[in-house]
Amino acid sequence: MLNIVLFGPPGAGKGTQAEMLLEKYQLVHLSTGDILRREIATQTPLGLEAKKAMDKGELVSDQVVIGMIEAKIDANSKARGFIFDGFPRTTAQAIALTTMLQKKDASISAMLALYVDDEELIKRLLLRGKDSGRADDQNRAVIENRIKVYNKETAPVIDYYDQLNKYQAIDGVGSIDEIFSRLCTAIDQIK
Ligand code: B4P
Repeated sequence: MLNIVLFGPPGAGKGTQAEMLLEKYQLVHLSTGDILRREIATQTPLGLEAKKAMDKGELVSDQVVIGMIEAKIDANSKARGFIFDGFPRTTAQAIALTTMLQKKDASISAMLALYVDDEELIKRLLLRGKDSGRADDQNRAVIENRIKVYNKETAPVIDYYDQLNKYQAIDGVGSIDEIFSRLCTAIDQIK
């Protein structure tokens, strides 16, 4: 199995690149952000709870997102592999993911971390906010809080994968095609 964690701050290009990678490598795309937004759109109890955190730029609870991902992995038992986009976002989520994959005799092949400076992140997200309708992309203070939460709660996940020798830094500034090519080069080396 080829299991990739696509990592980076909000607006780094995870969702954008995941869409292209899943086609090239025939992987199943698991985006916790997309799953949560679907829950919000259909107004499930989980979605209504998650919306409160997401609108403020905070993380949804580990328990909720870990349960969601486990259900999706189980539902795709024949997958050739997964692209985890926006998950894990805390070290507790990373440890839970290792356990889930171990049950399937699998593991993370690589954690590819996209690096983009804060001003570029804010610019991209405000631009998307103009037509995406996403509440968390429309307010500079909320975007800045998402970056702060990333630095405090999510960035330590890098150490977890670094200790497992799975971490690789990727320059996330440039054209979408240039970044895609950098990611493919990294993946082709680990296959
Ligand atoms: P996500 O949906 O994961 O959203 P994101 O971090 O904003 O990144 P996304 O993948 O959507 O954007 P991308 O970089 O592709 O999370 C949203 C919220 O959900 C979180 O704040 C949190 O509340 C909650 N959540 C999700 N997962 C969670 C978890 N595991 N635990 C707890 N809470 C969780 O793209 C951004 C924009 O940049 C796009 O408009 C794109 O077109 C543009 N762009 C991309 N590449 C570019 C490039 N090279 N140049 C210029 N623009 C580019």
